[in-house]
Amino acid sequence: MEFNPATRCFVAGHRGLVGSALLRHLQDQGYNHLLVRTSGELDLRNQAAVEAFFEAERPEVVFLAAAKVGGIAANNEYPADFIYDNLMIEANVIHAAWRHGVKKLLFLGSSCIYPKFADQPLVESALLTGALEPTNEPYAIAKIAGIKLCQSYRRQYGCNFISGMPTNLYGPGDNYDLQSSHVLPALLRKVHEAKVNGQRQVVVWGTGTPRREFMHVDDLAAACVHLMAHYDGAEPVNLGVGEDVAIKDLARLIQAVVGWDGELVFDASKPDGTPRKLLDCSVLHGLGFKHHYDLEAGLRHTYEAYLQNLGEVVAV
Ligand code: GFB
Repeated sequence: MEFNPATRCFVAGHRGLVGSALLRHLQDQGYNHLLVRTSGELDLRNQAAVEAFFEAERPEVVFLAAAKVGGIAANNEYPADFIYDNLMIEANVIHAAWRHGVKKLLFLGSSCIYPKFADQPLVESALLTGALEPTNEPYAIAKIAGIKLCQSYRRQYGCNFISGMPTNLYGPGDNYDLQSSHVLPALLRKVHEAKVNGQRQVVVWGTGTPRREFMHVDDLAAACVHLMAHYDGAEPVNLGVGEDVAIKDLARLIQAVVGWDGELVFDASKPDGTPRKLLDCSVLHGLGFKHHYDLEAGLRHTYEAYLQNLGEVVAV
């Protein structure tokens, strides 16, 4: 489905890492009828509020980027929040999208929906073929339910609701809180602060041996708009870059980008989580999409945005 710049397009979660990148990308592409609401204005966990919003605003296209997200520690500590919030958000938005005749909806999941020990790289058909990673199973179950919601509304009502499964993401607008964030922003902040404060050590959680794939959020946003324009299938589509890096090597790359040559100390009391979750992106590439940023270029871009943001805070 080609949608034109005048299409009424709801970007749910527009202030998050993914939603803010989607908003930037859609605005750059000239989309001028973008609908957004902060979580204070519209709590997507509240079914009546979501119904009222769809009734009043009648979006034609929905990017469902709103979610309760976090790194391995946050998922481990707040399982009820992660499963409840994500189930309520997706059920309310997908149901209202059907009731109000939304032409197309893109639901965003995560690469953690795949079994902990599935063959790598992960293909979409690996879904539900084995046990999940315990540290984020509640979140993964919620995201799998989101995929099943889209497939069920497609089967029963003919809705053109599609699903994208992003790999680990990073970029401008990320969460840098050291308890709730993901590894890349956490290490970027730790290494930056070590440099600024003259510290000689930075603690890296776990053994440093797990491998992770990282996609810059501006590439993810472009991939989402590409899917919305070119994909109408029922199966989820992996959204990644097709290569991964060991956490210890990510830390060393961040040291090089930031310019800090201290010692990395590995805290094995922290969980490693999934040993690896590299996505097979053949379907995405077959649709004609290719990412732009390699990891080093993406890290430099992200660190610049981080420093500018710090500068803004200092300026205030
Ligand atoms: O990014 P992360 O928190 O989440 O952790 P996951 C990735 C790896 O980095 C783990 C290690 O092995 C962590 O132990 N790590 C090292 C660190 N130092 C740090 C640090 O300072 N902070 C953090 N956070 N990690 C998430 C899922 O899993 O992936 C979410 O829990 C979501 O639900 C997300 O799916 C994409 O990649 O392990």
